[in-house]
Amino acid sequence: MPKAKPGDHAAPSPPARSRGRLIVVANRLPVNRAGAGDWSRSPGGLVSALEPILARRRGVWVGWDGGTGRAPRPFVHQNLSIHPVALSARDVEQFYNGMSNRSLWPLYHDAIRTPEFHRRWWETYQDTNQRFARAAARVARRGDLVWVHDYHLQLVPRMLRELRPDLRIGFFLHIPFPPEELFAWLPWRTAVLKGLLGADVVAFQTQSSAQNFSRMARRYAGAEGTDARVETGPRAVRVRALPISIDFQEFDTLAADPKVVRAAKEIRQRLGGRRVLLSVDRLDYTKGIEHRLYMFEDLLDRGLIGVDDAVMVQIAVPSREVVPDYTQTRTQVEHSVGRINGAHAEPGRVAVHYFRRSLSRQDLAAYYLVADVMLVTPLRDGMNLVAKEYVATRRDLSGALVLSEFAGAARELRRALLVNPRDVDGFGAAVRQALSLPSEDARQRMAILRMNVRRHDVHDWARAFLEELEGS
Ligand code: ADQ
Repeated sequence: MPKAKPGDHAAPSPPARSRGRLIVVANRLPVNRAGAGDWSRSPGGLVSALEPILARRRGVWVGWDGGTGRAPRPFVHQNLSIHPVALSARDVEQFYNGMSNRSLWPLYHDAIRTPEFHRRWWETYQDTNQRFARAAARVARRGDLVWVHDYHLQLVPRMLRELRPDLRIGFFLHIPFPPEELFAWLPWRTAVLKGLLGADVVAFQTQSSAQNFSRMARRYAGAEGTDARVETGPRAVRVRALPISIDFQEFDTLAADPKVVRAAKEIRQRLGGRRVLLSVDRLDYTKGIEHRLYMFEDLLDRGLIGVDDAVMVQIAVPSREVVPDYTQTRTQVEHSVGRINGAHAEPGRVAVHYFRRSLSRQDLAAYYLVADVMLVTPLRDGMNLVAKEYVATRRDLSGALVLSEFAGAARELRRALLVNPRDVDGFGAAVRQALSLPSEDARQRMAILRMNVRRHDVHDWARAFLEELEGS
């Protein structure tokens, strides 16, 4: 691996459409420790999204291994070259739990919980971003493309450009980029914008996020230009809306797997043959789990739905459990489930099944097959892959998707039943509509939804991003 020192690579950018390697820089590595010296692929939005692309292109991944000791030496896992970055316990506390998940995450999600700002978190955020930038600068060869991901690493594009001006650098934000009313709260807003402006391409899930960014860059970072192209000094930065997607084929195929079909049949029997309302989320306050339970409770209380006809299944993966807002959300969710079942369950007829665990892809697909109605109702979400995964498994065109207007996915999946999750009446009415949708209407909707996801899958997303980057 050639060692790069700052200034070594000041040659002009390689020609467009070069086929260098793809270097992904993300907070987490796509692998978890599975025992002494052993690694396994980890679940989660970003990993599911990038796995197929990296399999097709020579891939390098720079990221944190999740521990707080010394970083393991670089290694190869299933053809992917892995370069771990070390974080100390203090970094985890201040960069990851603090600045990333208690400042930026709530701020960028409509301040659903109040963001906290602390100078020491910001200092550690800068140091840690610098470490990721240095790691990427060391790994990258001339002609490689560097693709930096997400809110944890917003300073990396500029830092990396300073170390390696020869590289093409792209950045993708997986979560929403907020409007001025919120973004302006950030004490370090100019530094964050300048960090992002170090990239050649900055892309977002939606047009409105892209527009918010361009406007903020002009307002607070001295950039000029339009919504799609901002200039800072001699450099131009492309600003794009490139909504992420899923591997449609993977879920479509899983749904036809006899083992998955058998598992689905068994789950349905165990649920007593009732209509199934399903939700699958990380246990996060942005996902609107409490609002959803409240809506369901309201339908039960008013006798508009009964436990003999319908059951709600909430599958929630534990997430960020050391952050107080998450512990509180978990407590509230568990309290609600207990209250609803306490009031409405009958012998052998639970109103809400709540599973706090991660499922295998097969089990997840089996649950999607069982769901007559899929409830994807975040209060704010960059995209939401679960909505797309559900659609991809509905080969027989049955089932209905109830989708929040506040998920990026709502911009594409327009034939879903769109709801405002804070409007209990409207939300409840949409759920009742979903349960009684005439089958021809349901089939037509699902056919269009499937076409949306099939035509615009994760390969298409990555291709579009890389084309922008190679052509920049
Ligand atoms: P997330 O907030 O993690 O991602 P999401 O898009 O829903 O949200 O992705 C979650 C992924 O985890 C899905 O692939 C889902 O199948 C999987 N998953 C969820 N619950 C599971 C469970 N119990 N067991 C196993 N797997 C489970 C962030 C942004 C999103 C954006 C993605 C990708 O917040 O808005 O869509 O990145 O850009």
